[in-house]
Amino acid sequence: MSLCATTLCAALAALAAERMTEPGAGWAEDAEGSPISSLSANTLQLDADGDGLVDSQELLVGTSPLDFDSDADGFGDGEEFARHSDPRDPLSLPEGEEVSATLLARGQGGKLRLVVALHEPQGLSDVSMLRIGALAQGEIVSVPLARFLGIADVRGVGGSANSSVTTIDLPIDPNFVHASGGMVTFFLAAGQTDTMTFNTAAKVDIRSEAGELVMLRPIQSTLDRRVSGGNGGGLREPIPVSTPPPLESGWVSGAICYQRSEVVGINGPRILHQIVEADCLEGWDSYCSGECAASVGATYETVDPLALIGG
Ligand SMILES: [Ca+2]
Ligand SMILES: [Ca+2]
Repeated sequence: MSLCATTLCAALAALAAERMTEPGAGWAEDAEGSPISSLSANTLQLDADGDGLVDSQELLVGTSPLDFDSDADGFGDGEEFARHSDPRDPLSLPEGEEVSATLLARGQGGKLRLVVALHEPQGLSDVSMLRIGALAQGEIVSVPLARFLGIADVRGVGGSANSSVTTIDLPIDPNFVHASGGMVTFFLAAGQTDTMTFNTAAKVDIRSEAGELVMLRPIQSTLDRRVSGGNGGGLREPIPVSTPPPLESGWVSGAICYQRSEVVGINGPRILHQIVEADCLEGWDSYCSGECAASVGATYETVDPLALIGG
């Protein structure tokens, strides 16, 4: 039913065919991905420093909205975010020459907003493709970008060495997470249409807790590792969709829930984790739930994006 040249494509097309509940709603339809060149600038928000990230996205990434290159290492903030290096650490530099992409989530205007950034080494071209999906209630579904273009904020800027950086700010109904058994993993894969290969993948886990959305944010940056003592793990960060946030009582300001989990089950690209350590850490511009420590022992399922692309 579709031409699949990659492990990811075949795996997802099979899953979509198996689990599709609505005609045309699965990965199979979107198997070729969306060409980045089909996305057009559609943003109303300001990017004062021209690094590809609007102010609210810079807040999420932790960079200065008035500094194109916050850590002065020669690579712009948007490019570093897309290429998985730390834009706040001059010793952390982008690596690799392939298409790269990442995503995080934030809340604004009553919506959960996925913030996607893509770096194309050859500049904006027809050969890059991007696919976004979600694991919800045990099913992997496609998030067809083409259907979201009318409401997404898309921005493109130049990167280093004639490369290009595209950011996509995609509004999602928060009830999608609240109604999906309390947890949704959003993930993406990007690659090249000419070879039908995916070479980059990323994911973000969003949980519904007491009416709020919480992002389980992996510790990737060197600054994060300094705070966590180098133990790996992740951070549980509230992402209220309304302003001001109606946080439940018991949330501690200036702290964040640090959690470390272990893999207790693997089923293809689906990974079952169990939280083995959890506590509120101080020193963060966020909030920590009073229920943080009690989350030890809880399990949750996510997607391993590297397993999806066969990496
Ligand atoms: Ca900016
Ligand atoms: Ca930089």
